[in-house]
Amino acid sequence: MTKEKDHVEGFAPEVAWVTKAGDSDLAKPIAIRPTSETIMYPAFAKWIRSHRDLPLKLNQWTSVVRWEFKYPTPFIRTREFLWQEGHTAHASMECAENMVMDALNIYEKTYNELLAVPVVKGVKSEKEKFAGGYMTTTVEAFIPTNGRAVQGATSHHLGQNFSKMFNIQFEGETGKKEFASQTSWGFTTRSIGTMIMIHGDQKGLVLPPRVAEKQVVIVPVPGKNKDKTAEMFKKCHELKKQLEECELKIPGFGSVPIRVQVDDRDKYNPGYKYNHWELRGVPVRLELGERDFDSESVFVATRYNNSDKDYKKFSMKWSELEKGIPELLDDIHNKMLQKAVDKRDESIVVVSSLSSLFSLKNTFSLFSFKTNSI
Ligand code: 86X
Repeated sequence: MTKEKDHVEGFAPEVAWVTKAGDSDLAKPIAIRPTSETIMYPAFAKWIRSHRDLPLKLNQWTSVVRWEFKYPTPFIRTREFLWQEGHTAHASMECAENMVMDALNIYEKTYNELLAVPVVKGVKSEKEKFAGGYMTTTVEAFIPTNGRAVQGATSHHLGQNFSKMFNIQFEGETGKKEFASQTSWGFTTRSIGTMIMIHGDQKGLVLPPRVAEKQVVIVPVPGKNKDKTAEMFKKCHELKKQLEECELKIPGFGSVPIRVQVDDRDKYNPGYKYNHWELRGVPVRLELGERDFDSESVFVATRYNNSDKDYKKFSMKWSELEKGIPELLDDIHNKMLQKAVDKRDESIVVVSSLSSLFSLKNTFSLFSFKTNSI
């Protein structure tokens, strides 16, 4: 029990309590969940009887509150955040270790394949690990604008520390009672902040295509001929239908239909609309003007590189869209990830002596090395 007390006491300043309902004091203050160990592990102790009950794997999505002392930043460090927390119990330390790495690899894949964010997998130092556990692993991302690393997610090997505290025991194959080996792991809405900081530019949000709410926006560019313009608006909706039949494959995550919007608002001109969707990070814009209409094509504008000096829009035939757009979205994903990898790698300085360490111009670099990569 002392261990549990230590664990809670260390975090105690961060626990938020509800003491009032309206004007009246509560008979008993209520703690707002900062993490779920103390709720879940007593249940684990009841549910687990034999080795046949193991592994027990539980995952939940919930909001938690931590009254942080560091200055809050939207998405990156907020006092309330949404996360998934996974908690598992196993028959052996080795089984738990495999789970720790499986969870860490899922986090890496989520950052790489969905958010186009490169991460470094690593083991936290004794000082940085979750004190209640045995080993903490992490995926760390690099933020180019400040040169610092940010923790992307963690996966803990808890050893038998918590099972001894909460008496989570099972009868082994020989009938002997043993303490379970446990893991816990979490991934939060900070991932969204990290993605925004890594890909965003001077014009605003740049969304990686696989997670963009709208992946393609179609903007009609009205001409002088009213009848033709009406035809063009109609065509935009047909192209949307055509694209929605297409599947986007996401390695390791199956495939999803392409998400398309036609901006047929008549109150705004095309330039306004381009700006509107650029600010919101939509990966691909298709423009349909009179000339495009006549040549049965659209003009294609990509978001991720449209601040580049050599940026060019290009044309694509309607008949090529079904093949061309999924390919383009894939290509954008790969280029965004590669761009982030390059920026990170060119910011890494390898030092082999203290004097070269202290002569570094960018002292923030020091923070990037808190993780031992694995
Ligand atoms: C450590 C451990 C862990 C499950 C994760 O990192 C992933 C999902 N939990 C979290 N931690 C605390 O245990 C904690 C406890 C209290 Cl009471 C608190 F106020 C803040 C905390 N912060 C982190």
